[in-house]
Amino acid sequence: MRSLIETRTKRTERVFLVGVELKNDNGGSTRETLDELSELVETAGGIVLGEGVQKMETANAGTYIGKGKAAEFAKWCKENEVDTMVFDDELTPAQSRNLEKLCECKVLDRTALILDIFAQRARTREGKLQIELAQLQHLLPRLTRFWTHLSRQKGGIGMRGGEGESQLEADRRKTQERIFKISEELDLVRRQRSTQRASRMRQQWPIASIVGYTNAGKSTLLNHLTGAAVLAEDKLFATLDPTTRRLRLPTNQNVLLTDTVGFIRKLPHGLVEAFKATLEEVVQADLLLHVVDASHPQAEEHIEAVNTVLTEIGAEGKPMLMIFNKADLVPNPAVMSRFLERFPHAVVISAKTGEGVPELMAELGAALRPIREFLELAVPHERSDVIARLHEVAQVVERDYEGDAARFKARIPPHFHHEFEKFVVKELQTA
Ligand SMILES: Nc1nc2c(ncn2[C@@H]2O[C@H](COP(=O)(O)OP(=O)(O)OP(=O)(O)O)[C@@H](O)[C@H]2O)c(=O)[nH]1
Ligand SMILES: [Mg+2]
Repeated sequence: MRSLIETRTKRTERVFLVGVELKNDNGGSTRETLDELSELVETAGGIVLGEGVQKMETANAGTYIGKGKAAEFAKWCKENEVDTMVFDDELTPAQSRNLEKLCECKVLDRTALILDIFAQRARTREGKLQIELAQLQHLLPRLTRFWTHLSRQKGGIGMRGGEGESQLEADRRKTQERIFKISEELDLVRRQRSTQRASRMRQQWPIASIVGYTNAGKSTLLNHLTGAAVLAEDKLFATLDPTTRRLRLPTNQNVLLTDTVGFIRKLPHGLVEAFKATLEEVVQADLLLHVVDASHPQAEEHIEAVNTVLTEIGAEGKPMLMIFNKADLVPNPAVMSRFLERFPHAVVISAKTGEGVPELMAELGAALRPIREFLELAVPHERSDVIARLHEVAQVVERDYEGDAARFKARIPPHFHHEFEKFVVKELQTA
């Protein structure tokens, strides 16, 4: 099936960034998010020629920035042959349309930009479908004659490549149909995936999910620990699709490590929705390894952003091991001490040099030990409810229905332990 969206062209797109400094903003945050926006543009293959910031009480409902400011920026853009203005926030469909009319160039918001990068990066069928769905949903309300016309002329970052006549209604209908088709196809892919996951869950190893802000060093860490060959790059969102590898700890414990997509501030909600299935790896993990780039000046904000996304996907409150990475880039010991004060159980490592990795392994072993108690249970045959529940929440390693009670050896997450307390015969050795 031909995709409605063509996201990439070869030419380097010339970009102007626009930010708003709201009155109740705490000072420097606009500067920081604009720097990050600029990195995002470069990752998407554009070059940033200039930027403009407007200080305002509240964003303008019609045009986000003031009309006068927009005209001023538009003039600059015309003189400097800018193709695209990128706004550091999510614009409403009306704002996008009005701004495009005013500025006479392509207008993208942060969401469309992030979606575009994800579209470039997606490798698996599921990843590609998820992105296309999120893109179409973002695009549909913003579909204007002007946009369609422009996209056919210019293509480039975040743009669709419409086919045939640019008839707005036809485009809308086609987009709707495509959204429907993708949703159906995704359903199918997901059903296959959950079967795969179920078979892995039956194995008796706990799962630790590596999470963190984009570019924190998650893939580098997975590669270092397990000899995996996940692409690690100094780019935002180098990884999209989850990779899982087994790690054997020095204590002979086995753990499945999963590396997945990085998080970012203002991660588009549609994207989080679209990626919920992929992020199920995170939701189902027994332990989260939260990797932080300790050398980044906004490390604190990154931690917050990651926690926000974790809450959004329903993974808050999971046991979490904080890992402060890139220690080799942090010459000032006071920086690390500050982190360790706030997170006393954190480990400091360099995934690049291997510094701190033995301590990380030890912490990992300690953190995993209580996660799944390995128990032997005897359940009366008539308690089929308990037996069903056990299979639902625990990893049942052995079962024997022969005797006067059904016997199981199972790993049970601690928060379910109390449900089975009466049936525990003995605790088994965890390997
Ligand atoms: N100096 C130094 N660089 C590191 C370290 N760990 C990772 N890096 C570099 O940081 C960059 C990002 O690393 P990745 O492993 O791709 O980061 P990630 O968290 O997987 O990023 P995304 O997949 O984009 O979310 C790469 O250029 C790595 O070489 C470290 O401990 N020290
Ligand atoms: Mg990665």
